Amino acid sequence: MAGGRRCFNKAMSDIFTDEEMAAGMDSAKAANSFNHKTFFAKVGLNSKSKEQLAKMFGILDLDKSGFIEVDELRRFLQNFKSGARDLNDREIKEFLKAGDTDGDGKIGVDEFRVLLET
Ligand SMILES: [Ca+2]
Repeated sequence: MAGGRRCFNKAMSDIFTDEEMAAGMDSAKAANSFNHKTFFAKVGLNSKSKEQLAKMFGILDLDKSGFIEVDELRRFLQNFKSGARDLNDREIKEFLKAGDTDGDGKIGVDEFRVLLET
């Protein structure tokens, strides 16, 4: 792991081009503007391989618990751009509503895969 400070960004930039990440960030700039479908479309997620999507999950799962929890959803945008804003409670709630199909309050790897495909 080279230079801890930017390692999360570095990892996302292994998956997405600068243009893709910029387009995603652009779509979610204003408060309450984050929509996971729009964001995933902007970053070109449908052109990525299963391995890349699994890698993305691993990056979003900051504490490596195997789940993306509320705190990790809050910091979602910061994985794509350091210093990006937090998602707010309303955006997190919508994100969870879409992704957390078993209702345990977090998004597991299988739920994440379904979320990306729908
Ligand atoms: Ca986690």
